[in-house]
Amino acid sequence: MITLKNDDPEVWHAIQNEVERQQNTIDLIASENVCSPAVQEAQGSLMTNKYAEGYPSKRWYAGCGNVDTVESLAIKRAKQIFGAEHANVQPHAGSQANMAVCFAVLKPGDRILGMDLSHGGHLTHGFKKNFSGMFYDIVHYGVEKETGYIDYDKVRTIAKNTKPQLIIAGASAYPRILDFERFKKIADEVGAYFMADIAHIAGLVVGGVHPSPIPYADFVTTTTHKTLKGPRGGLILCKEKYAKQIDSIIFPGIQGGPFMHIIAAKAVAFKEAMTEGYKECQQQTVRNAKAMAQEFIKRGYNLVSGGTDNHLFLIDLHNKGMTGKDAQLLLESVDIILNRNTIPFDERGANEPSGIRIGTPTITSRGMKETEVTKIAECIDKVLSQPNDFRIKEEIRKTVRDICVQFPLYKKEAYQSVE
Ligand code: DSN
Repeated sequence: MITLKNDDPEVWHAIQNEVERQQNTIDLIASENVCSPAVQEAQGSLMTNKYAEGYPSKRWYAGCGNVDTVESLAIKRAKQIFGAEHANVQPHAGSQANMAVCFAVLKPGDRILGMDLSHGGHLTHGFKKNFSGMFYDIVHYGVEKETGYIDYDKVRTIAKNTKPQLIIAGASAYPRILDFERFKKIADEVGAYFMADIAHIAGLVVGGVHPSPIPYADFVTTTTHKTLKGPRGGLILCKEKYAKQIDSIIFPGIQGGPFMHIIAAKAVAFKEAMTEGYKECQQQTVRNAKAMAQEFIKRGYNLVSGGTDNHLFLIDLHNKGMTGKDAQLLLESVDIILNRNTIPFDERGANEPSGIRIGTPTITSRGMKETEVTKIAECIDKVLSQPNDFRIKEEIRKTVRDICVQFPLYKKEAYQSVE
């Protein structure tokens, strides 16, 4: 980044500091990951200069031959890795992907049945201050207080009583397998469309460690940067019969020019997702989450639903006498990065919730395995159990630093400071 360093040292410094921060901290944010240098090169390319409203071979501007090539590759590869009939790779983010599906099949005021945000759902599944909650009539399902699992019989009863036009399966903090076949049956019974938002688990689906919604869902939406390990962006997969509807709602419906540099990077990421190494990484992500969850249980922590089937789990901190915010700040002070999270039926608000969410995608991408995740759980336990012990904090900071040195974010010279 020599040009950037010369031309804009303030931004260059901030980026260098971020390289240092990512390298020297343990990232347990379940929605983050590490994308490859190749993905970053495509993302940082001059394809950002190109306007390409429309779709491959059907653009409004001249000079689109090269961007047509990358978008066609991205579409072909997305269909291949997910086994989907149609892919639209243009959504700028997961929210736009979800908005597109809603706008394609619903009228304002129609009813959506989605998972409650406070039980692990997502803002775009009906939060009142989100477009979904503003434009549509929202009903929610959640998890059971005793088990932390979704009760599909209850989802069915809610669906039969409320007759939604769209049912959404998907979550940002649900540690268990989602039964897409069951959701589809419920949707069919009440005549609703079925959308699966697999933003969190897309990489696990491609890696074969979570069942795929593709055979069941009318629409599958995802981000491309979480477990999928691509650039920050969105993606819609659907049956061929909805292809025109989806394409025309993305453009010209809700977006203008696509981000061709991001689409190039999506193509690269989808190619990487075809490798054995990628599949192994997804399998290890789940093994790591399970091993880490077990270590916390052994140390007396309460996990929502008692564990995990995927890449994340939620710790209920009630018996630790601290809030999720306290834990987040305390752990950040020893270079362990995670987020506070509400737990189902939380009596506290989202700002000072009772839980923390822990995810293993980033540490697994760095090469960490069961030995390291068990060590990290021990570190977290020590800090949370003795929050005021300065020596413990020093010891954990050192352990974190050692682990980070042993498992670099990137092995390539390209990411080292040029200073
Ligand atoms: N904000 C993301 C997460 O952290 O789960 C969801 O989009």
